Amino acid sequence: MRSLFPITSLLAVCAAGSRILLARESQLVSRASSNDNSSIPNSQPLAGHAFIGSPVHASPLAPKSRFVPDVSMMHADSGNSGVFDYPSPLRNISVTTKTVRNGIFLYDHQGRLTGGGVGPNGFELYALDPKTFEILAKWIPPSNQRLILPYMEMTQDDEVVVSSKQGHIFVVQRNNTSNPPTFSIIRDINLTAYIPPGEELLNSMYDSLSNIWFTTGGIVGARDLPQNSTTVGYVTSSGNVYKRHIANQMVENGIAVQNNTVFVVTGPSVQGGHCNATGLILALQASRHHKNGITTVWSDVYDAGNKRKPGGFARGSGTTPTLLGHEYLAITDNANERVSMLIYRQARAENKQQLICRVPIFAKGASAVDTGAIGHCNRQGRCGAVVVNDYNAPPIALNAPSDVNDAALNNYTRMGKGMARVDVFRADNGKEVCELKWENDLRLTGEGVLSTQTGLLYTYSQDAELAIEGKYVWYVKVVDWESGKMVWAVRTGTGGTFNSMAQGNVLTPDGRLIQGTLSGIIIVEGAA
Ligand SMILES: *[C@@H]1O[C@H](CO)[C@@H](O)[C@H](O)[C@H]1NC(C)=O
Ligand SMILES: *[C@@H]1O[C@H](CO)[C@@H](O)[C@H](O)[C@H]1NC(C)=O
Ligand SMILES: *[C@@H]1O[C@H](CO)[C@@H](O)[C@H](O)[C@H]1NC(C)=O
Ligand SMILES: *[C@@H]1O[C@H](CO)[C@@H](O)[C@H](O)[C@H]1NC(C)=O
Ligand SMILES: *[C@@H]1O[C@H](CO)[C@@H](O)[C@H](O)[C@H]1NC(C)=O
Ligand SMILES: *[C@@H]1O[C@H](CO)[C@@H](O)[C@H](O)[C@H]1NC(C)=O
Ligand SMILES: *[C@@H]1O[C@H](CO)[C@@H](O)[C@H](O)[C@H]1NC(C)=O
Ligand SMILES: *[C@@H]1O[C@H](CO)[C@@H](O)[C@H](O)[C@H]1NC(C)=O
Ligand SMILES: CC(=O)N[C@H]1CO[C@H](CO)[C@@H](O)[C@@H]1O
Repeated sequence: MRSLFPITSLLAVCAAGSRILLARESQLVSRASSNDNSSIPNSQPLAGHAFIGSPVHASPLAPKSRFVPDVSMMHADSGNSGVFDYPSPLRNISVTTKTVRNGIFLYDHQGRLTGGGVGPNGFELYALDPKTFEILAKWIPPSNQRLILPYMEMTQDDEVVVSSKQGHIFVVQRNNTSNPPTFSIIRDINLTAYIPPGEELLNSMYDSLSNIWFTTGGIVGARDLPQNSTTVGYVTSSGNVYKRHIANQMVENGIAVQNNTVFVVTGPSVQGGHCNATGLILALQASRHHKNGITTVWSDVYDAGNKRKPGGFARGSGTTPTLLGHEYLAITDNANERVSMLIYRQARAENKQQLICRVPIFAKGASAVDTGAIGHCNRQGRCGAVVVNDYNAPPIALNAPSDVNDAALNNYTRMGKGMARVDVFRADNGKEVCELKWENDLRLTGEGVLSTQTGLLYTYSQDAELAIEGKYVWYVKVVDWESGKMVWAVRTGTGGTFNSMAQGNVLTPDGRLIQGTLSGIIIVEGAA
């Protein structure tokens, strides 16, 4: 495969593949120069069917699990569930587009929208009109600070917590009493003294005790520094910092928080020659009784295989941990032949294994996962975790590509297939068991989002037959949560301008779907 950008020294012995670029999770699409009302142009002649399948009725699910602290994040909440209790488009579907600058959409419970995107001088925060996505106010960080927008969080008090690669955590208050709203910085936490050379800050999230947890790390497949070690710790509300150093591992994903427990997954560091190696999953709590202020509630190792998968972003697990209700947690491993869904107990397991099950998914030799699972539990406590296969995915453009319709970027037909749901539940004998609930053969560019009001998963895809001919026709594809079957698909546009570049999507409180693309956002609306 032709790589579009210099790979240089980032790929060490263990690393495979040449998929470079902007973090898969970054959602920082928008390369448009300003937020205006123009729509995304088709960069190829229109082709394909406008609509496939037929509209369906809603099959409502149990409401989503609530996690503490109750925050809005890219993966929906602090459990990274990817689930919304909002309605979602069912029938009478219409598609509109906008060339907005914003790439992150965090709605609070009042329906206020805060986001982040690319300004003239780098990443910045926005207060946005929740309907039109117009920028109402912005916050620009100090000039030498590059914000890590994908993992920012917004509390229900409208505090935005966002870290920078240069080692600061900014807590920015959105003032919603003024019109237009305003932003003011309430904390600038300088962690540089605590971060060793060769590491960069990645995550920052509140726990329920008002500590802000942080980890260093990066997305090696997105040109972040490969780290030989990781620092995990927290800052108390009075500014004390506690931390722990983990050798030969690096954080390559987001983290999850439930109450006072923080879940972190690490992968083997790329440098240092750890080719056939294990990664770690850790459950940590703040504790004043330990020397470094951190208690390991439990930890376990997983099979990280011996290299990064072709097209992959992470050396180890590509999944941000997903909390399945208040009992279970899902990640995937990076085993060589075939990756597995791993389901753990959230609470420390006494006299039992922490790991409940390991369920292989997707085809042998063509199996990889690079985004966290969607997690949802029904009223009987049966929980499902859904992931998509992105083995051998094309690279993602870091900058505007010179040829937007380049086959190397747009032809997804060689990517591995499949979306899989693994369930964990208590059998009649009271024992916890897992099963592969379903696995379909759809080729999807993201795991999507789930609406509990309709029971539908919204994902993104292209027409395979036309892609072979070099015509890139893109669809929002809708999958039934219970059966794994596609119910309908609506065409969004043609050509590379409609390539999602592996970005995710969100549901808005009023039931619209927003999907990021190379050139802006797609808005799918329908009657409920
Ligand atoms: C965009 O359209 C909205 C209404 O849909 C309007 O209120 C707004 O002024 C327009 N913005 C620009 C920049 O034209
Ligand atoms: C379907 O959508 C169109 C516009 O997109 C609207 O005029 C019409 O009222 C809608 N019909 C229903 C049944 O919602
Ligand atoms: C919010 O804005 C209003 C109106 O400008 C102002 O009166 C108020 O003091 C601000 N609140 C905070 C917490 O900054
Ligand atoms: C952050 O802390 C480091 C180390 O203590 C110091 O050198 C640096 O000047 C600080 N940066 C800012 C912006 O205060
Ligand atoms: C990481 O380890 C490798 C191999 O030991 C070494 O060459 C490299 O300099 C280290 N990188 C950092 C940033 O310390
Ligand atoms: C949350 O953590 C506190 C300790 O900080 C504990 O007392 C409480 O029981 C926990 N709640 C839940 C639901 O786990
Ligand atoms: C990796 O380690 C496993 C378990 O120790 C072993 O079975 C396997 O052969 C090793 N693979 C390679 C490529 O060294
Ligand atoms: C797209 O990729 C397939 C292999 O998956 C290949 O057969 C086809 O020729 C490619 N099409 C273009 C236009 O590159
Ligand atoms: C500054 C301000 O007014 N913040 C408020 C914004 O709205 C949230 C939720 O209603 C309040 O908790 C904040 O105090």
